[in-house]
Amino acid sequence: MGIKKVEGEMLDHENKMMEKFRKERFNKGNITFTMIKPEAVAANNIGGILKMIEDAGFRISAMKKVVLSKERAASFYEVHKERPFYAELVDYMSGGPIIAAILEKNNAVADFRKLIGSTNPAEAAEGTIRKIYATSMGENAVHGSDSDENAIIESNFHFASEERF
Ligand code: RTP
Ligand code: MG
Repeated sequence: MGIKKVEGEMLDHENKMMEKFRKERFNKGNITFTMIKPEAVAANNIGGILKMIEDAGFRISAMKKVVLSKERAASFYEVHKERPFYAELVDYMSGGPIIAAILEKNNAVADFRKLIGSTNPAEAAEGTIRKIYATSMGENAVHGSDSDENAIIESNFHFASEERF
């Protein structure tokens, strides 16, 4: 058997193992996608927010610090393109580095929305991330996916499969 063939078989085996690992880990309902927004990154609140996320039982499966181009921010928030705050939102989200992350936990989407609190920090419950770190309705420290389907779409928008473990 030639070395190329053995290498090919090893690679196939490795790919199959990784595929199985991902399927088990990223079942529907197990993941959500988050961003720590520019103002919270600029205010040195990355560590505090990640600590709240980990303490609440979420496992960080992927994470990076990145500046979104205007085009990518516009595309990410395209569902809001008819809303009056869209242009402001796109400018804000592309205006400085963010932390993007995929979080894993049972019931991830709903549990994470509970942990972050209401969109408007004035209405956010005590002890939620937005109550503690958000400064306004627009600059509200974190993003959280609103459905399992969007969690998958948003995770794939930001991360290649080899960046997720
Ligand atoms: P997110 O998507 O960021 O997790 O926030 P959300 O679901 O709680 O709120 P959503 O309605 O999806 O709005 C997306 C983001 O747009 C900004 N926003 N500004 N000025 C305003 O009235 C207003 N409303 C929404 C916020 O940054 C919000 O998180
Ligand atoms: Mg939303």
